[in-house]
Amino acid sequence: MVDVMPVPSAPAKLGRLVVVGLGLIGGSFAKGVREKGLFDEVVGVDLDVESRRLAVELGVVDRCETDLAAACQGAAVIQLAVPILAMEKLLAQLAKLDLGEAVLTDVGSAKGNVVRAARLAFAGKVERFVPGHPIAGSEQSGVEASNARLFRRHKVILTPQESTDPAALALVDGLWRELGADVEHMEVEHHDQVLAATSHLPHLLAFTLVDSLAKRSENLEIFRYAAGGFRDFTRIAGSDPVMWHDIFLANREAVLRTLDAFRDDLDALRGAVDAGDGHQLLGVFTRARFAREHFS
Ligand code: TYR
Repeated sequence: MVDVMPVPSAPAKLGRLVVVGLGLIGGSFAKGVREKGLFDEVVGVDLDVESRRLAVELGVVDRCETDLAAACQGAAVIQLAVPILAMEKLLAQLAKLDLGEAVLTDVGSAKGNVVRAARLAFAGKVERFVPGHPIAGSEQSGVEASNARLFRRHKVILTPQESTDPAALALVDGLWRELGADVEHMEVEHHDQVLAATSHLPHLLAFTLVDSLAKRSENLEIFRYAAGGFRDFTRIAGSDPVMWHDIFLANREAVLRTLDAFRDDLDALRGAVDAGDGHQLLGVFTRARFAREHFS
């Protein structure tokens, strides 16, 4: 008998990944996972015919399906990457299908409303739903901006529930790590409050500032001088309006809490400018600079 060296077998692929919503995030996830060869096939679903065409043309997915049920039948993982308010309807549609052993996950920027919608749609049976949020993106949107490396060295926050199946959680966690993300787990409420402060409020400020100055500026003259701080605000204000409209409606309470606190501080700063209180201004600016030095 000759000893035969065992042939190392390629790791088993995971079956089919379905990505619903071929925007920047859904597209980048699909592309990244596809390039890693983790699934037998990556299938895209999107209402927009042009996004479906581009997704195939750009190699973001293997193919697209127009029928959600056909795409999800027998899928291993279903990634939901539609704007947050469209999630409710989508979850209700999915709950009517036989999803078998499929693991469901999402990328919504706020988690409370998605988790509530999932519980409602699936009558509380959400063991195989793993809510998630990649803290990545840009002011660009659409499948044409998809980038397989978008999540590298970016945080992805998963907000599992007590009932979440540990195997489903481990699977989703592993997929993001494969894309180079730094995965953390967090309570839903904590996630929504932290993100209201670090992402939602800054976007609100950018949108308001740019709109407020633009509508008062003759012939949009201000944009000709947007070389300084204003340029950074205009980049953020260039983000997808529908996506952000959804985020603010979905995360209302947390946004209002952080906005009210900020408004108090802004009023105080206004008071200092009005009173010519340079001491207070210096105090705020110095603390802010110090805080940033610790961060960067
Ligand atoms: N805020 C990021 C940027 O300025 C992109 C981003 C958007 C990240 C929404 C997370 C998120 O939920 O480019």
